[in-house]
Amino acid sequence: MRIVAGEVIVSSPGRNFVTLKLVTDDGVVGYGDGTVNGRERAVEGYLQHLIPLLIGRDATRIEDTWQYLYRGAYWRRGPITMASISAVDQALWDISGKALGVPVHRLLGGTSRDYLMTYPHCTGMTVDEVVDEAAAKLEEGYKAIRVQAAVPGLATTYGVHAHADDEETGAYEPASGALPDEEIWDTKLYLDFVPKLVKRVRDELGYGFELLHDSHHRLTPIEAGWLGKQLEPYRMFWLEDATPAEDQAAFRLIRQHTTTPLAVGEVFNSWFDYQTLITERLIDFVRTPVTHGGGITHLRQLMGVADFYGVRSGFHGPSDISPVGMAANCHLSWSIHNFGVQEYMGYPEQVSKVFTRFPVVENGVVVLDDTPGLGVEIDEDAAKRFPFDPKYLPVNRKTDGTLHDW
Ligand code: EZ4
Ligand code: CO
Repeated sequence: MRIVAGEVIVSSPGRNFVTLKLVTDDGVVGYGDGTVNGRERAVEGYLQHLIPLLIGRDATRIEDTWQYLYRGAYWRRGPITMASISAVDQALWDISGKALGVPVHRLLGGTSRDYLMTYPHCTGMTVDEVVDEAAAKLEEGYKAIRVQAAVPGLATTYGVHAHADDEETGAYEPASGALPDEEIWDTKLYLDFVPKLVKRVRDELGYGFELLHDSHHRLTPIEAGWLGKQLEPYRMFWLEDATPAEDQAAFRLIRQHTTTPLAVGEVFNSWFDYQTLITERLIDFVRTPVTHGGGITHLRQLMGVADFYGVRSGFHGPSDISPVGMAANCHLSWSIHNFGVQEYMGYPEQVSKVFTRFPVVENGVVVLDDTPGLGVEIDEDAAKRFPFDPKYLPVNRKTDGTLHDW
C-alpha cells in the first residue's frame, strides 16, 4: 500500500487547524493534526517539504517513516518539526487502522481500561462563578476538574475570558489579524489568591473528585515550591506548568519543597525535553499531546519509559488541538498502562461542521469508539468554507512593563 498523494488543509471552523491528508493507491485516506496555535503557516510549510518524501513510500511502514523523517532531516526536535512529523505519523496510523478495519488503539495493544477520565476547564470572573461551574461539571459526571479564576486586581487572567465567543470552552480567542493582546501580570496577587480559590472549591464541593490548576509558566522555582506547599492540604491531582518549562533543573528545587504533584510539557515535543524530569523523578504527569510530541510513535515510546518511573499521562487537550489530534491522544490513552487523565476542553460548535465525527465525552469520560483508524471524519468541502484566520496568542508583561511568560 503506497502513498500516492498528500495535501495540507488549513481551515478555521472557529479555531485554526492544520490537517495533513494522505491518500494511498488503495484509496485509503488518513488524517493527521499538526496545529501549532499562532504558527500554523510554519507547519504548513514544513509539511510541504515532507510530502514529496512520502509519495511512493509504503504506508504501513510507520516506524521506518518516522525515523526517516526525524533522522533524515538532520535538524532535530522543535515544535514545528515535531508537529509536522506527528501529522504524518497520525495519518499513517489512521491509514493502517482503516486498511485493517480496526481502531488505532487495537493496533497499539488494545484498551487498558474501561473509560478515560477527562477534565474540563471550570473558569469564572469570581470564585463564586468557578464554584458554580465546578458544581455543574461534577453534576454532569466529571471526576476531575481544572479551576482557574480571574485574579482580583488584574484586568485579564490566562484561561479566563469574558468574551461571549469564549463562553463555551473558556478558550482564548484573540481578534482576527490583530497584533497579540498585551496582558498585565502580578505574581503577588496571583500567589495570594490561588490558595483561597482552591480552598473554597474543596470547602464547598468536597474531596470526591480530582482537582487541577494551571500556573501557565509564570512562577520562579521557589514561588512554585511555596504555592505547591500551600495547596498540599487540598490534595491536588496536579499543579501544571509551575515554572517556564524548558528549565528542567528548576524542578529539582520545586520538588524539594512540595508534595503537590507536578505536570509539565504542553510546550515540549521530545523525550529529550523530559530526560532529566523523568529519570530524576521530578514530575508526575506528561502534558505533551500526540500533535506536538512527534506523533503516536514517539509519544508512545516516551510514555513507555515514563512508566518505569511511575510518571503518568495527562495529554494536552485544548481546543487548539484539532479533533484529529484529540482522537490520537485518546487512542494512545486507551492503550498505555500509565494513563492519568485526558484534558478535554471542548470545541466551538462550528468545529463539528468540518470534523463531522470525533471522540465525544459523556458523563465526564471519553466514549470508546471502535471506528477503524483514528475514527475522525472530515468534510473537506466544509473546510474550504472556513479559510485560515491569522491570530496570535497574547504576550504578558509585569506591572512595570517587563515582558513575562504568558
Ligand atoms: O494556553 O493551548 O492547559 N492548557 C493551556 C492552554 C494553552 C493553549 C495555547 O495554545 O494552558 O489553554
Ligand atoms: Co496548560
